[in-house]
Amino acid sequence: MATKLSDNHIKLAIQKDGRLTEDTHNLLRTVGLHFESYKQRLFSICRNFPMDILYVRDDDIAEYVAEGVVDLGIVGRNLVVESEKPVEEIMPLNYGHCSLKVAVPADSGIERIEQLSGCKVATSYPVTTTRFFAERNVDVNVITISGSVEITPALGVASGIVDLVSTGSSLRLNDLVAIDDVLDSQSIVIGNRDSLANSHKSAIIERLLTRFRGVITASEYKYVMMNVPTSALEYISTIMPGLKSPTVLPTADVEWMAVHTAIHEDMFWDVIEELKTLGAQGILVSSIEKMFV
Ligand code: PRT
Ligand code: ZN
Repeated sequence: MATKLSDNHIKLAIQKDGRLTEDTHNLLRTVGLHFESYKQRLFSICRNFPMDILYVRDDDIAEYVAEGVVDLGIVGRNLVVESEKPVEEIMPLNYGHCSLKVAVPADSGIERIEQLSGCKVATSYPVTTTRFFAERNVDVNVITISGSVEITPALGVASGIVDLVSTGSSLRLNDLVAIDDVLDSQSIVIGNRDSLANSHKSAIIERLLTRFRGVITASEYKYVMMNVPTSALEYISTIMPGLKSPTVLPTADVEWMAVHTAIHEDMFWDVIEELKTLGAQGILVSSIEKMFV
């Protein structure tokens, strides 16, 4: 009998083959979902969770979610904004980071977007670009290009571009410099509004989101174990901005205590340096796969 999608399952659309695919698969596997995935597949059925996964072009995900073809999608925020589809932005996933930027030839002398007034600007994001310039009262002629936008200034097609940038090497390679930010983006979960209002579906969606939150929160923390001089313990406890009080355990030597805690990445190095000066020794750091707080 042919495998088919189940009516009792929620449906999630993800990018079939592109920049977000590997990280999305990793996330789904890290939250414990078991499913087969082969390049030629159109969909997979999770063996241990009531969800089916559809593999599609990223450009179609917002539309499929808005139309209720699927209940959830994982896609770059840039495409959700550009599509203007009525979907719920549910959760950022902390990968696929990039920004949509205005860039111009490095030797153009253009430093501000106002200097592009009356000029052609090439982009694959015409809706977002048009809105960006209109909101700033800069009158440009937006030219829609489906790919290789960064070569259009050299071809004489446009004076500037609006394109996605992550490392910036593509801009440098084409002698372009960014002069303004249009939009920050990362991979996000989007949801169909009717599905979110449906009690059966929303319960399954919430179970999945709880798992995602556990992985995303964990990615922001490091687990730290160390020995600290007993005399310094009280002060050390106050500088460790863990989630709760650190776990303190006695060691074979009464002069030393073992301390375990989770430290947020934003303050990680500052705290480690201060701990060293306060006499902490044998500091072991490990990443955390999942964390529920
Ligand atoms: O086939 P399908 O339609 O599904 O995929 P696609 O080819 O349209 O999209 P894909 O896989 O290239 O990108 C998917 C999503 O990844 C985008 O919608 C963004 O949300 C996100 N993303 C993150 C990026 C980048 N980083 C990125 N750097 N998308 C594109 N780029 C481009 C950039 O424009 C430049 O041309 O990659 C090139 C290299 O960038 P630099 O700055 O690192 O040099
Ligand atoms: Zn695409």
